[in-house]
Formats: sequence, C-alpha cells, structure tokens
Amino acid sequence: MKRLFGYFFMLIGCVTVAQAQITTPLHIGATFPMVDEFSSKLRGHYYSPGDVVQILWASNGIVHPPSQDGAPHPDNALLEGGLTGVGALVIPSLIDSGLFGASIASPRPGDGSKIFVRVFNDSDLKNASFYGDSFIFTVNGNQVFDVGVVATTNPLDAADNDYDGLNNSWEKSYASHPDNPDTDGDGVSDYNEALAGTDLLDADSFFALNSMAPAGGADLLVGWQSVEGHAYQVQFTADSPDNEASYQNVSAVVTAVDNNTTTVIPEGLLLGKGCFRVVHR
Ligand SMILES: [Ca+2]
Ligand SMILES: [Ca+2]
Ligand SMILES: [Ca+2]
Repeated sequence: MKRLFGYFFMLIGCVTVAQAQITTPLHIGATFPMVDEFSSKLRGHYYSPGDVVQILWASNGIVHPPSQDGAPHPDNALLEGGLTGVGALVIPSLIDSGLFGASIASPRPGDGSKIFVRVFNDSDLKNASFYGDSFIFTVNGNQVFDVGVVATTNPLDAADNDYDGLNNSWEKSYASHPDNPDTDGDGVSDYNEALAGTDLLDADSFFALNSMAPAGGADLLVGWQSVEGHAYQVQFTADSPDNEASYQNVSAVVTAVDNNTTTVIPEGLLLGKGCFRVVHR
C-alpha cells in the first residue's frame, strides 16, 4: 500500500514538469476600440479583415515609418504570427468594434521585449493609403494591451503631385486623380470637396449656394447643396465680398438632413445691399 502511494505521487510530479515546459502564447489585443483621427472606430470583419493589424518588434526602442508600399523597416520586423485584422479573433457580433486580438505562440516575445502595433486602412497593403502606430509596449507576463487610439493620420505617400492640397494618399483614399486638382471638373478642387464632404468623383456634387428667394414679407430663403450630417451657417456682408472680417452670421448653425438645405433669414437680419455666403462648420 505504501509503495503504491509513492508511485502515484511520482506520476503527479511528472505531469507538473511537462506543463512547465509549455510556453504560454502571448495574447495581444485592444481592450478599448481603436479609432481614427475622426473618432470613427476602425473597420473590421471576422472572416475578411477590413483594417489590417501588424504586431512588430521595436527591439531598439525605435518605431520607423513603413515604406510607401507598407513594408516595415528592417529594424521593425513583423512578429511571427503578428498579423491579424480589426474584428478578427473577436466574436462576430463585434465585427466593427474597433477591437482585435492576436496570439503569438512561437517564438513568444519574452518579458522585457519591446513591441508595437501598426494598423493600415485596408486588408490589402496595395490598397492601403494610411497607417497608424501605437506606442511601444514592454512585454511583462501574459497581458492584453490596451492599444487605445491609433490615429490613421500618417500617409504612406505624403507627396501632392497636383498641388491641390490633398496628398497622394488622400487621393488614393478618395479614388480621385493624383495628377488632376479637380478630378470631376466641377470647378471645386479635390481638396475643397474633401473638406466639404461632397463627392470628388461626381460633377453634380459640390458645395454651392443654389437658391435665394423671398420667404414671405421681407424674409429671405437661402438654399445650398449640402451633405447629410454636415453643419453650415449663413453669413452676410454689406461690404466687399473679399472683406473676410465684415461677414456676420445671419443664421444658426444648421445640420443638413439631405443634399439640399434651406434656411430662412429674418428681415431684421438683412442689412441692406450685400452678399450672402454659406460656411461649412
Ligand atoms: Ca493632390
Ligand atoms: Ca487631385
Ligand atoms: Ca464633385
């Protein structure tokens, strides 16, 4: 009986040793949604990642920008297994959650290793135009990193071939022409269309005043082409239209609900002969 007990005890010891030899994978993920510079959650898809997440080494404590095709600098090599997508390995109902998770098994970065996360705005680096980097994490045990805000503000191609104010990465993002300052020929530059939220590829879509009509009594109805969700304000000057300082607000800030917005300017705010304009807020 005594002998049997000893054998049993040894078996337990053997199992314990075997467990100690298995290295636990490093789990890396975001505990809060990653958002871009406009506070929009990064896109994702459970099966086909929308935005790609790379987990890279920062062994010497330096994060270098990627090359124009998205390839990492040699000092920031991709961790083996360190490629996933926003929403991937996260439950399907959280597809567009801005979250991601990854498991790095072998070689597992040891404690003290410096790593960081880089996000591209497309699942295919050939189509990506922007990237964002996290700060550097130092691995310490098995942890889930809070990647936090990854602002995708860094263009892969910062040149502006056509000098329209919109760099080549933005032109790629909008599918506008990098060598033509007004892709759809509607008279509004690609840059100003991007600011106004109008369609750079549609000549019928641009930001402009399109009506001024009596609105009963001496009130005036002012209308303009708008973009849903964007905010505008009507201003008036009795001076030269070039005199910026002379414009006064004559309406409240109006948020558009469709592609045409009107507002009534009460008679009391009409200051004689002058010019109206609509300002995008
Ligand atoms: Ca440009
Ligand atoms: Ca252009
Ligand atoms: Ca347009």
